[in-house]
Amino acid sequence: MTSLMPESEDALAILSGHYFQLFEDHLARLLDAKSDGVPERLRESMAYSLLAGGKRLRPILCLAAAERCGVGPEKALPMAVAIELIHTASLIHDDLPCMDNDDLRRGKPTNHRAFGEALALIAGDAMLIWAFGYALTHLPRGGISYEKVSKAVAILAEASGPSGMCGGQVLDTDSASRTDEDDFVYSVANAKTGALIRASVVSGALLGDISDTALRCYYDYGTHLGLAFQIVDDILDVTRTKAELGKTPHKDEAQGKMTFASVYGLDGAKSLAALNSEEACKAIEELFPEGDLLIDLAKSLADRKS
Ligand code: GRG
Repeated sequence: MTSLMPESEDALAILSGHYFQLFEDHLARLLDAKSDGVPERLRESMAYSLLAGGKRLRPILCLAAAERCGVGPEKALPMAVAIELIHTASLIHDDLPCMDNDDLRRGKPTNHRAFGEALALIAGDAMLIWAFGYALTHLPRGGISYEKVSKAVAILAEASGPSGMCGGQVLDTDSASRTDEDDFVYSVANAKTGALIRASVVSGALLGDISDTALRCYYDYGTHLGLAFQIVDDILDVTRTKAELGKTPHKDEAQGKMTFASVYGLDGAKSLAALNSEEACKAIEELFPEGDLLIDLAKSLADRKS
C-alpha cells in the first residue's frame, strides 16, 4: 500500500508513525468505499478535505491514550475517526467566506473553493453527524461496552459543542463577545482548540480501564497540550510562510484577533508554549516514569514547524 506519511521530517509523524499509518490507511479505505445513499459529490467533497494530509495529532493522541489504557489501536480507531471528522469539519467551516474566508488549507484550495460554498457547508454538517454515528455503532463492535462508549462519546460532544469548539469560535470571531479580561486569550484557546485536543486524549483513555487518578493525569496533560498547541499556532501564524503552513499566514493580525503573540509578544508566547509543554509532561510523568511517546509528543509539539 502506498505510504501516506508526509515527506517532510515531521517530528509528530516520526514519533507516532505506527498510529499515523494505521489511521491514514483506515480513513482512506473508509472514504474510498462508495456508500449506499451518499451522493457521489458529497463523498468527494468530504474525502477531498479528509485525505488532504493533516498532521492527525488528535487521532494519534486518542489511539495512544487508548492503548496505554489497555485498548488496542484497531479497536479504538472508530473514536479516532470520529475526532478527525469533527476536526476537519471545523476546518471546512472555519474557512468559509462567512468566517475566515480562506483560500488555502492543508496545502490545497479550501473545500468551498473546490466544491462551492453550499456543498462545503453540507459536507461539514454531514461529517459532524457521521462522526457521532460512526463512533456509536463501530466501537461496540470491537467489544467495548456501551457504558464506556457513551462516556467517551459524551466527552467528544461536550468538547465540540457550545462550551467547546463552537463556543471558542464565537469568542474568537464575534467582536461583541470579546472582553478585555487578562485571561480572554486563554478562554478562547481552551475552548476553540484545547477542548478537542483534551477530549482526544481523555476519550481514548475512557475506552479502557482507568482509575480516577490516572484519568486526572490524562485530563491535565490534554489541557496543557491543547494550550501549548494553540500558542504555537499563534506563533506560526506570524513567523511562517504559506508554503510551510499549507494555509494563509498573518491572518490573525489582519483580522485584529487577540492571540498569544499579540498579547505576550513572540518571546513571551514562546515561553508560554514551553511552559505548557512542560506542564503537560509533568502531568503524566508519574504514569510513565521511564518515558513515553505522549511525553515525547508534548516536547516535540512545543517547537513544531507547521
Ligand atoms: C463544526 C464543530 C464545528 C464547529 C464550528 C468553525 C468552528 C465552529 C470552529 C473552528 C475552530 C478552529 C478552526 C480551531 C482551530 C484549531 C486549530 C489550531 C486547527 C489547526 O489544527 P492542526 O494544525 O491542523 O492540527 P491539521 O490540518 O494538521 O489537522
